[in-house]
Amino acid sequence: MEMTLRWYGAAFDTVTLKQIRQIPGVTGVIATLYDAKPGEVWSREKIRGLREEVEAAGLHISGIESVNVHDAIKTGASERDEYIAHYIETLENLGKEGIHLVCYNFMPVFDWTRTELARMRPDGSTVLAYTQKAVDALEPEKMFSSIEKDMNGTVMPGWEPERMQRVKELFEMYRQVDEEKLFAHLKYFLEKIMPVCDQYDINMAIHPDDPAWSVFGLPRIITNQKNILRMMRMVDNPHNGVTFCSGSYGTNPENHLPEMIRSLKGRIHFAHVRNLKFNSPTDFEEAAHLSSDGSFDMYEIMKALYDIGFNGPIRPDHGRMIWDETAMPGYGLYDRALGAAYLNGLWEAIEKSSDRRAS
Ligand code: DNO
Repeated sequence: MEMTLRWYGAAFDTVTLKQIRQIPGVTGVIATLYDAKPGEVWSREKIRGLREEVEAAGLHISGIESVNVHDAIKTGASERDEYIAHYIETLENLGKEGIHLVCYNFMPVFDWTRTELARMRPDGSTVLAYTQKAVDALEPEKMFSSIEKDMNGTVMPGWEPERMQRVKELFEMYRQVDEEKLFAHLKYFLEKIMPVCDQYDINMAIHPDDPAWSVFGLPRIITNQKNILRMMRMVDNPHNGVTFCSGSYGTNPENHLPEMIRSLKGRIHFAHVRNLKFNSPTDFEEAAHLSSDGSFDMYEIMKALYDIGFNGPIRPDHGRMIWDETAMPGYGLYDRALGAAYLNGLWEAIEKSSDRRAS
Protein backbone atom coordinates (compact mmCIF):
# COMPACT_ATOMS: atom_id res chain seq x y z
CA MET A 1 0.00 0.00 0.00
CA GLU A 2 1.20 3.47 -0.77
CA MET A 3 -0.46 6.52 0.81
CA THR A 4 -1.15 9.27 -1.71
CA LEU A 5 -3.09 12.49 -2.10
CA ARG A 6 -5.03 13.72 -5.09
CA TRP A 7 -3.58 16.86 -6.63
CA TYR A 8 -5.21 18.87 -9.42
CA GLY A 9 -2.10 20.74 -10.57
CA ALA A 10 -0.53 24.06 -9.58
CA ALA A 11 -2.99 26.10 -11.66
CA PHE A 12 -6.09 24.57 -10.07
CA ASP A 13 -5.33 23.31 -6.59
CA THR A 14 -5.22 25.35 -3.39
CA VAL A 15 -2.93 22.68 -1.93
CA THR A 16 0.76 22.72 -2.86
CA LEU A 17 3.11 19.81 -3.50
CA LYS A 18 5.26 21.04 -0.63
CA GLN A 19 2.30 20.72 1.74
CA ILE A 20 1.55 17.25 0.44
CA ARG A 21 5.11 16.17 0.99
CA GLN A 22 4.91 17.29 4.62
CA ILE A 23 2.01 14.95 5.41
CA PRO A 24 3.70 12.03 7.17
CA GLY A 25 3.63 8.85 5.14
CA VAL A 26 2.39 10.40 1.90
CA THR A 27 4.86 9.65 -0.87
CA GLY A 28 2.83 9.88 -4.04
CA VAL A 29 0.30 12.07 -5.74
CA ILE A 30 -2.63 11.17 -7.89
CA ALA A 31 -2.30 13.70 -10.65
CA THR A 32 -4.09 14.80 -13.77
CA LEU A 33 -4.00 17.25 -16.63
CA TYR A 34 -7.05 18.96 -15.25
CA ASP A 35 -7.71 21.15 -18.26
CA ALA A 36 -7.58 18.31 -20.79
CA LYS A 37 -11.02 17.79 -22.30
CA PRO A 38 -12.48 14.29 -22.60
CA GLY A 39 -11.35 12.92 -25.95
CA GLU A 40 -8.18 15.00 -26.14
CA VAL A 41 -4.82 13.25 -26.58
CA TRP A 42 -2.46 13.91 -23.66
CA SER A 43 0.89 14.71 -25.21
CA ARG A 44 4.01 13.07 -23.93
CA GLU A 45 5.58 16.51 -23.33
CA LYS A 46 2.75 17.63 -21.08
CA ILE A 47 2.82 14.39 -19.12
CA ARG A 48 6.58 14.65 -18.75
CA GLY A 49 6.25 18.26 -17.55
CA LEU A 50 3.78 17.15 -14.89
CA ARG A 51 5.96 14.24 -13.83
CA GLU A 52 9.01 16.45 -13.51
CA GLU A 53 7.14 19.04 -11.50
CA VAL A 54 5.95 16.39 -9.05
CA GLU A 55 9.40 14.79 -8.82
CA ALA A 56 11.08 18.14 -8.21
CA ALA A 57 8.93 18.38 -5.07
CA GLY A 58 10.26 15.04 -3.81
CA LEU A 59 7.13 13.09 -4.67
CA HIS A 60 6.13 10.90 -7.58
CA ILE A 61 3.04 10.27 -9.67
CA SER A 62 1.32 7.13 -8.37
CA GLY A 63 -1.49 7.30 -10.86
CA ILE A 64 -3.81 9.47 -12.90
CA GLU A 65 -7.33 10.44 -11.86
CA SER A 66 -8.90 10.74 -14.29
CA VAL A 67 -8.42 10.25 -17.97
CA ASN A 68 -12.04 11.03 -18.78
CA VAL A 69 -13.91 8.95 -21.32
CA HIS A 70 -15.64 10.85 -24.12
CA ASP A 71 -19.44 10.66 -24.25
CA ALA A 72 -19.27 9.18 -27.77
CA ILE A 73 -17.64 6.10 -26.23
CA LYS A 74 -20.18 5.85 -23.43
CA THR A 75 -23.12 6.27 -25.80
CA GLY A 76 -21.66 4.02 -28.51
CA ALA A 77 -21.88 6.81 -31.11
CA SER A 78 -20.38 6.36 -34.57
CA GLU A 79 -17.33 8.51 -33.74
CA ARG A 80 -16.38 6.30 -30.80
CA ASP A 81 -13.49 4.57 -32.59
CA GLU A 82 -11.81 7.89 -33.19
CA TYR A 83 -12.05 8.76 -29.50
CA ILE A 84 -10.87 5.31 -28.47
CA ALA A 85 -7.82 5.81 -30.72
CA HIS A 86 -7.15 9.08 -28.84
CA TYR A 87 -7.53 7.31 -25.51
CA ILE A 88 -5.04 4.65 -26.62
CA GLU A 89 -2.55 7.32 -27.63
CA THR A 90 -2.90 8.93 -24.21
CA LEU A 91 -2.32 5.57 -22.53
CA GLU A 92 0.79 4.99 -24.65
CA ASN A 93 2.16 8.39 -23.68
CA LEU A 94 1.45 7.74 -20.01
CA GLY A 95 3.10 4.32 -20.24
CA LYS A 96 6.18 5.80 -21.88
CA GLU A 97 6.45 8.25 -18.98
CA GLY A 98 6.34 5.39 -16.46
CA ILE A 99 2.74 5.86 -15.29
CA HIS A 100 0.91 2.58 -14.73
CA LEU A 101 -2.42 3.45 -13.14
CA VAL A 102 -5.40 5.22 -14.68
CA CYS A 103 -8.65 5.89 -12.83
CA TYR A 104 -11.70 6.67 -14.97
CA ASN A 105 -15.45 6.44 -14.72
CA PHE A 106 -18.30 5.43 -16.98
CA MET A 107 -21.03 7.63 -15.54
CA PRO A 108 -23.44 9.27 -17.97
CA VAL A 109 -23.72 13.08 -17.93
CA PHE A 110 -22.88 13.74 -14.31
CA ASP A 111 -19.83 12.52 -12.45
CA TRP A 112 -20.45 12.22 -8.68
CA THR A 113 -23.61 13.97 -7.50
CA ARG A 114 -24.21 15.86 -4.26
CA THR A 115 -27.03 18.22 -3.39
CA GLU A 116 -25.08 20.31 -0.88
CA LEU A 117 -21.41 21.20 -0.85
CA ALA A 118 -21.26 22.90 2.52
CA ARG A 119 -23.64 21.34 5.02
CA MET A 120 -22.77 22.54 8.50
CA ARG A 121 -22.08 19.88 11.11
CA PRO A 122 -22.47 20.44 14.87
CA ASP A 123 -18.73 21.17 15.27
CA GLY A 124 -18.88 23.94 12.65
CA SER A 125 -17.10 21.96 9.93
CA THR A 126 -18.82 21.71 6.55
CA VAL A 127 -19.25 18.67 4.35
CA LEU A 128 -20.76 17.51 1.09
CA ALA A 129 -24.20 15.96 1.47
CA TYR A 130 -26.91 14.24 -0.55
CA THR A 131 -30.63 13.94 -0.11
CA GLN A 132 -32.79 12.08 -2.55
CA LYS A 133 -35.60 14.56 -1.89
CA ALA A 134 -33.48 17.42 -3.18
CA VAL A 135 -32.57 15.50 -6.34
CA ASP A 136 -36.17 14.54 -6.97
CA ALA A 137 -37.22 18.18 -6.69
CA LEU A 138 -34.60 19.42 -9.14
CA GLU A 139 -34.47 19.74 -12.91
CA PRO A 140 -31.16 18.23 -14.06
CA GLU A 141 -30.22 21.47 -15.84
CA LYS A 142 -30.49 23.32 -12.55
CA MET A 143 -28.20 20.92 -10.71
CA PHE A 144 -25.08 22.93 -11.42
CA SER A 145 -26.48 26.35 -10.56
CA SER A 146 -27.95 24.98 -7.35
CA ILE A 147 -24.53 24.05 -5.97
CA GLU A 148 -22.24 26.46 -7.84
CA LYS A 149 -22.21 29.12 -5.14
CA ASP A 150 -20.52 26.72 -2.73
CA MET A 151 -17.68 25.73 -5.07
CA ASN A 152 -15.40 28.42 -3.56
CA GLY A 153 -14.39 29.63 -7.01
CA THR A 154 -12.88 26.25 -7.93
CA VAL A 155 -13.73 23.97 -10.83
CA MET A 156 -14.97 20.65 -9.50
CA PRO A 157 -14.18 17.37 -11.28
CA GLY A 158 -16.97 16.38 -13.64
CA TRP A 159 -18.75 19.69 -13.05
CA GLU A 160 -16.86 21.87 -15.49
CA PRO A 161 -19.06 24.87 -16.46
CA GLU A 162 -18.67 24.18 -20.23
CA ARG A 163 -20.00 20.69 -19.65
CA MET A 164 -22.86 21.86 -17.50
CA GLN A 165 -24.03 24.25 -20.20
CA ARG A 166 -24.58 21.22 -22.41
CA VAL A 167 -26.64 19.18 -19.95
CA LYS A 168 -29.76 19.14 -22.15
CA GLU A 169 -27.80 18.00 -25.18
CA LEU A 170 -26.03 15.35 -23.09
CA PHE A 171 -29.32 13.99 -21.81
CA GLU A 172 -30.48 13.72 -25.41
CA MET A 173 -27.36 11.71 -26.33
CA TYR A 174 -28.12 9.16 -23.60
CA ARG A 175 -31.83 8.83 -24.37
CA GLN A 176 -31.42 5.45 -26.11
CA VAL A 177 -28.82 4.10 -23.68
CA ASP A 178 -30.04 1.70 -21.02
CA GLU A 179 -27.97 -0.34 -18.58
CA GLU A 180 -27.40 -3.21 -20.99
CA LYS A 181 -26.19 -0.86 -23.70
CA LEU A 182 -23.92 0.92 -21.28
CA PHE A 183 -22.39 -2.43 -20.30
CA ALA A 184 -21.89 -3.27 -23.98
CA HIS A 185 -20.23 0.09 -24.67
CA LEU A 186 -17.92 -0.39 -21.71
CA LYS A 187 -16.98 -3.87 -22.93
CA TYR A 188 -16.25 -2.55 -26.42
CA PHE A 189 -14.02 0.19 -24.99
CA LEU A 190 -12.14 -2.12 -22.65
CA GLU A 191 -11.50 -4.75 -25.31
CA LYS A 192 -9.98 -2.10 -27.54
CA ILE A 193 -7.69 -0.64 -24.88
CA MET A 194 -6.51 -3.84 -23.17
CA PRO A 195 -3.71 -4.56 -25.70
CA VAL A 196 -2.05 -1.21 -24.97
CA CYS A 197 -2.55 -1.75 -21.23
CA ASP A 198 -0.85 -5.13 -21.57
CA GLN A 199 1.99 -3.61 -23.54
CA TYR A 200 2.71 -0.82 -21.04
CA ASP A 201 1.45 -2.58 -17.91
CA ILE A 202 -1.25 0.00 -17.24
CA ASN A 203 -3.89 -0.82 -14.67
CA MET A 204 -7.27 0.61 -15.54
CA ALA A 205 -9.29 1.29 -12.40
CA ILE A 206 -12.94 2.13 -12.93
CA HIS A 207 -14.44 4.46 -10.37
CA PRO A 208 -17.88 3.53 -9.08
CA ASP A 209 -20.95 5.62 -9.75
CA ASP A 210 -21.59 8.02 -6.94
CA PRO A 211 -24.21 7.72 -5.55
CA ALA A 212 -24.48 4.07 -6.46
CA TRP A 213 -27.87 4.25 -8.15
CA SER A 214 -29.49 5.90 -11.11
CA VAL A 215 -29.95 9.68 -10.83
CA PHE A 216 -32.37 11.62 -13.04
CA GLY A 217 -33.30 8.38 -14.78
CA LEU A 218 -29.83 7.94 -16.30
CA PRO A 219 -28.40 4.42 -16.37
CA ARG A 220 -25.64 3.68 -13.87
CA ILE A 221 -23.88 0.31 -13.81
CA ILE A 222 -20.85 0.44 -11.52
CA THR A 223 -22.93 0.29 -8.39
CA ASN A 224 -22.69 -3.06 -6.61
CA GLN A 225 -20.83 -6.34 -6.24
CA LYS A 226 -22.83 -8.21 -8.85
CA ASN A 227 -22.27 -5.59 -11.55
CA ILE A 228 -18.62 -5.03 -10.82
CA LEU A 229 -17.92 -8.77 -10.92
CA ARG A 230 -19.83 -8.95 -14.20
CA MET A 231 -17.58 -6.23 -15.54
CA MET A 232 -14.43 -8.05 -14.39
CA ARG A 233 -15.57 -11.25 -16.08
CA MET A 234 -16.72 -9.67 -19.30
CA VAL A 235 -13.16 -8.49 -20.00
CA ASP A 236 -11.16 -10.91 -17.95
CA ASN A 237 -7.77 -9.26 -17.93
CA PRO A 238 -5.96 -8.27 -14.70
CA HIS A 239 -5.46 -4.77 -16.16
CA ASN A 240 -9.23 -4.37 -16.14
CA GLY A 241 -9.69 -3.47 -12.50
CA VAL A 242 -11.34 -1.11 -10.09
CA THR A 243 -10.91 1.90 -7.91
CA PHE A 244 -12.45 0.72 -4.70
CA CYS A 245 -14.12 3.88 -3.40
CA SER A 246 -15.71 3.18 -0.01
CA GLY A 247 -17.65 6.43 -0.05
CA SER A 248 -19.27 5.71 -3.42
CA TYR A 249 -20.16 2.03 -3.01
CA GLY A 250 -21.06 2.82 0.58
CA THR A 251 -23.87 5.19 -0.45
CA ASN A 252 -25.93 2.03 -0.81
CA PRO A 253 -26.12 0.43 2.66
CA GLU A 254 -26.74 -2.93 0.96
CA ASN A 255 -23.18 -2.92 -0.32
CA HIS A 256 -21.14 -4.83 2.24
CA LEU A 257 -17.82 -3.05 1.75
CA PRO A 258 -15.32 -5.53 3.30
CA GLU A 259 -17.00 -8.42 1.51
CA MET A 260 -16.89 -6.56 -1.82
CA ILE A 261 -13.20 -5.88 -1.30
CA ARG A 262 -12.53 -9.56 -0.62
CA SER A 263 -14.41 -10.59 -3.76
CA LEU A 264 -12.21 -8.30 -5.87
CA LYS A 265 -8.86 -9.73 -4.82
CA GLY A 266 -6.22 -8.99 -7.45
CA ARG A 267 -8.44 -6.51 -9.29
CA ILE A 268 -8.38 -3.54 -6.92
CA HIS A 269 -5.71 -1.26 -8.33
CA PHE A 270 -6.50 1.89 -6.38
CA ALA A 271 -8.46 2.68 -3.22
CA HIS A 272 -10.33 5.78 -2.09
CA VAL A 273 -11.07 5.38 1.57
CA ARG A 274 -13.51 7.69 3.30
CA ASN A 275 -16.44 7.63 5.66
CA LEU A 276 -20.09 8.68 5.34
CA LYS A 277 -22.73 9.36 7.93
CA PHE A 278 -26.28 8.29 7.19
CA ASN A 279 -29.05 10.42 8.69
CA SER A 280 -31.71 8.31 6.96
CA PRO A 281 -31.48 5.73 4.16
CA THR A 282 -31.74 8.54 1.58
CA ASP A 283 -29.86 11.32 3.34
CA PHE A 284 -26.15 11.03 3.88
CA GLU A 285 -23.39 13.46 4.58
CA GLU A 286 -19.66 13.04 4.44
CA ALA A 287 -17.77 12.65 7.71
CA ALA A 288 -14.26 12.64 9.08
CA HIS A 289 -12.35 9.48 8.16
CA LEU A 290 -12.51 8.15 11.73
CA SER A 291 -14.99 5.24 12.13
CA SER A 292 -16.77 6.82 15.10
CA ASP A 293 -17.56 9.98 13.14
CA GLY A 294 -19.62 8.17 10.50
CA SER A 295 -21.40 4.95 9.60
CA PHE A 296 -18.56 2.76 8.28
CA ASP A 297 -16.14 0.53 10.13
CA MET A 298 -12.92 1.89 8.69
CA TYR A 299 -10.84 -0.76 10.43
CA GLU A 300 -12.75 -3.52 8.65
CA ILE A 301 -12.30 -1.77 5.30
CA MET A 302 -8.55 -1.40 5.77
CA LYS A 303 -8.29 -4.93 7.15
CA ALA A 304 -10.03 -6.35 4.08
CA LEU A 305 -7.61 -4.45 1.82
CA TYR A 306 -4.71 -5.77 3.86
CA ASP A 307 -6.02 -9.33 3.78
CA ILE A 308 -6.30 -9.45 -0.01
CA GLY A 309 -2.70 -8.25 -0.30
CA PHE A 310 -3.62 -4.87 -1.74
CA ASN A 311 -0.42 -3.10 -2.75
CA GLY A 312 -1.61 -0.17 -4.85
CA PRO A 313 -2.07 3.48 -3.98
CA ILE A 314 -4.64 4.52 -1.41
CA ARG A 315 -5.86 8.02 -0.93
CA PRO A 316 -7.99 9.61 1.71
CA ASP A 317 -10.98 11.06 -0.07
CA HIS A 318 -13.27 14.03 0.40
CA GLY A 319 -12.43 15.78 3.62
CA ARG A 320 -14.52 18.12 5.71
CA MET A 321 -13.74 21.82 5.43
CA ILE A 322 -12.18 22.68 8.77
CA TRP A 323 -9.98 25.29 10.45
CA ASP A 324 -11.33 28.05 8.16
CA GLU A 325 -9.72 26.64 5.05
CA THR A 326 -11.05 27.82 1.68
CA ALA A 327 -10.59 25.13 -0.98
CA MET A 328 -12.42 22.98 -3.47
CA PRO A 329 -15.20 21.28 -1.48
CA GLY A 330 -13.92 17.89 -0.35
CA TYR A 331 -10.37 18.64 -1.43
CA GLY A 332 -8.88 20.88 1.22
CA LEU A 333 -5.58 20.05 2.84
CA TYR A 334 -6.35 19.71 6.53
CA ASP A 335 -8.98 17.04 6.80
CA ARG A 336 -7.47 14.91 4.06
CA ALA A 337 -4.12 15.09 5.87
CA LEU A 338 -5.84 13.93 9.06
CA GLY A 339 -7.44 11.17 7.03
CA ALA A 340 -4.10 10.03 5.60
CA ALA A 341 -2.54 9.92 9.06
CA TYR A 342 -5.47 7.95 10.46
CA LEU A 343 -5.52 5.43 7.60
CA ASN A 344 -1.75 5.00 7.92
CA GLY A 345 -2.25 4.35 11.63
CA LEU A 346 -4.87 1.70 10.99
CA TRP A 347 -2.62 0.05 8.42
CA GLU A 348 0.39 -0.02 10.74
CA ALA A 349 -1.68 -1.58 13.51
CA ILE A 350 -3.16 -4.20 11.17
CA GLU A 351 0.24 -5.02 9.72
CA LYS A 352 1.95 -5.37 13.09
CA SER A 353 -0.80 -7.39 14.70
CA SER A 354 -0.93 -9.85 11.83
CA ASP A 355 2.88 -10.21 11.80
CA ARG A 356 2.73 -11.01 15.49
CA ARG A 357 -0.03 -13.53 15.02
CA ALA A 358 1.95 -15.20 12.26
CA SER A 359 5.18 -15.48 14.29
C1 DNO B 1 -15.00 13.03 -6.82
C2 DNO B 1 -14.25 11.90 -7.40
C3 DNO B 1 -14.69 11.61 -8.82
C4 DNO B 1 -13.70 10.69 -9.48
C5 DNO B 1 -14.07 10.34 -10.89
C6 DNO B 1 -13.13 9.31 -11.46
O1 DNO B 1 -14.56 13.66 -5.93
O2 DNO B 1 -14.31 10.78 -6.61
O3 DNO B 1 -14.76 12.80 -9.53
O4 DNO B 1 -12.46 11.29 -9.52
O5 DNO B 1 -15.35 9.90 -10.97
O6 DNO B 1 -13.22 9.34 -12.84
